[in-house]
Amino acid sequence: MRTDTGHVFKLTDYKPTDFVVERIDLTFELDPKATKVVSRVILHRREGVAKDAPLVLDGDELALDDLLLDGVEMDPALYEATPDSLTINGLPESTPFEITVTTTLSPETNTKLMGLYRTNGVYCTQCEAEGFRRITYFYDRPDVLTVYTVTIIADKEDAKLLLSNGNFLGGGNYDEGRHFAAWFDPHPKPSYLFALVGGDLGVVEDTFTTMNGREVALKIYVEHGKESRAAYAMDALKRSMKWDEEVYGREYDLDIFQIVAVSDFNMGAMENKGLNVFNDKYVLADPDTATDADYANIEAIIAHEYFHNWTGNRITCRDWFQLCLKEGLTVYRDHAFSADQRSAPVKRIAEIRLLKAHQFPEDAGPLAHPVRPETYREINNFYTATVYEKGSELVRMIHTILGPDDFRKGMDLYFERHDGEAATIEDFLACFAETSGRDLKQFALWYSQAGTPSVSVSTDWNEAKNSFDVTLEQSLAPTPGQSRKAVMHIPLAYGLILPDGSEFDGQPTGGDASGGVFHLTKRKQTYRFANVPGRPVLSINRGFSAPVNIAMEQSPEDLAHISRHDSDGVSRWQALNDFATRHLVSAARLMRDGRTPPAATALCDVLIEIAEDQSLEPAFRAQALSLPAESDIAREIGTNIDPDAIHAAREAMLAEVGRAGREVFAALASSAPAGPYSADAAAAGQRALAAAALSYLAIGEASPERPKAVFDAADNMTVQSQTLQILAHQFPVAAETTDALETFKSRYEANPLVLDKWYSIQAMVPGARTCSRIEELLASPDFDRNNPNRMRALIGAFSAGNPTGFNRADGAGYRLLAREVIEIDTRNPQLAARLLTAMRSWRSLEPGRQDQARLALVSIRDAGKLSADVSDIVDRMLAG
Ligand code: B3K
Ligand code: ZN
Repeated sequence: MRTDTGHVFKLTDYKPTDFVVERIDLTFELDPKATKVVSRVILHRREGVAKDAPLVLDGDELALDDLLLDGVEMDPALYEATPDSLTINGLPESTPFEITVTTTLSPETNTKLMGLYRTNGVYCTQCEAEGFRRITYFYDRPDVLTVYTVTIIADKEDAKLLLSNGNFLGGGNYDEGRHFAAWFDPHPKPSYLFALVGGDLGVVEDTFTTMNGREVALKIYVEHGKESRAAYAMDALKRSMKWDEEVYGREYDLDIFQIVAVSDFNMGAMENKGLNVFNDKYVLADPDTATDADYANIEAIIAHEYFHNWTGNRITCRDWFQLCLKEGLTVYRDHAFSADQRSAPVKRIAEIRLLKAHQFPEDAGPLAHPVRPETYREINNFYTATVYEKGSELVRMIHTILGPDDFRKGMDLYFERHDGEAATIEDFLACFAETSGRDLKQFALWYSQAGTPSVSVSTDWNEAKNSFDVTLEQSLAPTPGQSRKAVMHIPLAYGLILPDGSEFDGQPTGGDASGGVFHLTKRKQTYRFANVPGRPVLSINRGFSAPVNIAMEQSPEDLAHISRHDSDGVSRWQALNDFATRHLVSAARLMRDGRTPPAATALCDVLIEIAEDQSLEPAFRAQALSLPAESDIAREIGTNIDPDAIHAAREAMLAEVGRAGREVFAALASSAPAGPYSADAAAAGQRALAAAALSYLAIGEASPERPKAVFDAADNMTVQSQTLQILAHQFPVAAETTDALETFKSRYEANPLVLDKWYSIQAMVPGARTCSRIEELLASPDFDRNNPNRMRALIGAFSAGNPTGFNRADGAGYRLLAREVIEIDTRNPQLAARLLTAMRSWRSLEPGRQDQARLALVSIRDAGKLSADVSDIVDRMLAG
């Protein structure tokens, strides 16, 4: 394992390479234990570089077999090879030269799942961020773009299919029992986009005709027998290709686009040029095995990886500090795609929920970092909610500030100017500044300042003068390494809702505001609205136009007014969510002190009114009924968190809503769509509403009969898993629950992706007992510890998705995670580090739990030989 060197990489240290790569030619002879890799690279010394400067290439756990210069064996005195670098001296001063580097790899024992590895008999690669250096010595950095030719030789039976990036050149018999295939990718690319796949897989084929009439072959490879489960992914791919042409004018640029689904993968998917590799969880779907959420994820991730072809591949990042340049922008694009394919407000609500659940806590804790970090020890730890999700919000704000036309012009210029290049955030922003004539310097602070800004809002209604003042004041708390922050440009969309529910459309004075957006650019600003006919209610940060926390005193009546009347669906949900959050926060505080919270009658009334409002789409009503999660309440409380009190407060409120809306829920619980399952968003919304209603009903009932009956009658995975969850979480010890769990397990024994759901549902059963259930499940002989999906399904769901179970007061949950992280780290550091981030908010817990959490973290830190991935996370979590 590459143990921690403690080296810190800095954005300010950026320097181009000494040598320029002209092209690379790779030959692989695949073998499970000894794959031979021959890399022939043509380079020349960059102008101005000292004539004796050596060529220094990256490696990681490599051993050099052989090195040639222009076809001739090199004198060993001229080079030095270590596992992580190859330094070559004595190279030509100005003429191009060719080096031939030979290495041997063992894909079968590569448990890190970085570089070339084998999963279920399939050879595959993962090179982002620094996996290519585990294949051969090379300039493994994103600003080195070159053209790749790849030849793969392998056993005909073992690897019938031989794939790489770009277009197929040819193939055929090689020697006794072996065949070969050659691929050429004409588009210069960095090494992190290299991919190779070899194996025996089934294929689903289709074609797409581009806007200029070129026909592209589309292929999705899956394990034999699973072909029918790739149909939805194929459909999503074609819709993505069309959408990128229509919305951004971006056409696909190779003869073929291929996707390979594999079962052991550290992340969701990877956008390798022309050859995406996917976690099979985000490809395979049919009604019997995938939920509505799975379908939505598949659509979003297929689109995301496809969109990277332009935002990431054609234009890549100069260095890894610029990761958000491709990730934030591509998330923004996949969000817009899903919003167009589904319901835009419902999609936006889901995005806001996700951002607040994952990114806000990251920004508020020891792992906080800017969207464009300025230092890192291990780049894999920066594929975060901040880089991705907040990064996307920044692009969304650019869109809000510029408006759709100037935004599109800026994107067009970006594509035109930087195509084929490795760019920076400065390059990106310059395109928008140029096309819109706006100065984006202050806005750029969003990329460098970590932390979630807070905007406090106060309003003043002058009845006599019919004027309404809105005062906004921004602040940003210190974050690791950043004690002082500058004032930012915060675009806050707003509306004034009049007493009759209509909207006031007058313009304010006192500061920059246009098109219903306050542009807060000073620390404090007051806007005045004149001639307002009656006391308005302010709806602020509509659609979550800026990723900030709003601090505003708003009465329950005003929040109810917005949630009933706002013309913007997202704002209606936001008001309702604020309303519920306030109640839950104060109820949890009271319960922590042993007191009983008051009833939430007004809140129940609005919730139930919305639940039965037929004019609203079912998916929206389901979102409205889904109360803030325990983690949302904890985040709002901020310090001295008692997860048990929060759980109790939330349960009490669920029961109250359930009682108040009993009849409405009884009707809705049976409103799921009839007939065969359809994955479309409307049907999914109906199922979500029915499930929410069923869950409210079940909470007030002593018997699990109702959810059990729905479980037994279910003909699709969505309803099966929803009802299994209701049973397991609300009736954990009932015989019906045991029966349903057993039925489910035996029905899906042969399907790991479905079994993952079975593990997750149990991992998230609230309460102290779950910890020992996790131990039992871990110990069962059929538990596959080497599969990342399985570990995330059990350990990840428990530690990140079960506040009362994981945060057991005696610290058993933390100890379990610490032990697992140390063990997983010996095989798969990336996975271990990712799982450990579940503890990032440990400092906001009450003192007893904090002590337990600290002990667990210290036990990891002191465990000895840790990977760079885990030591970076644990050190940052313990710092300060
Ligand atoms: N770019 C990849 C993520 C790679 C993660 C490396 N640790 C998938 C994506 O964001 O599209
Ligand atoms: Zn991405």
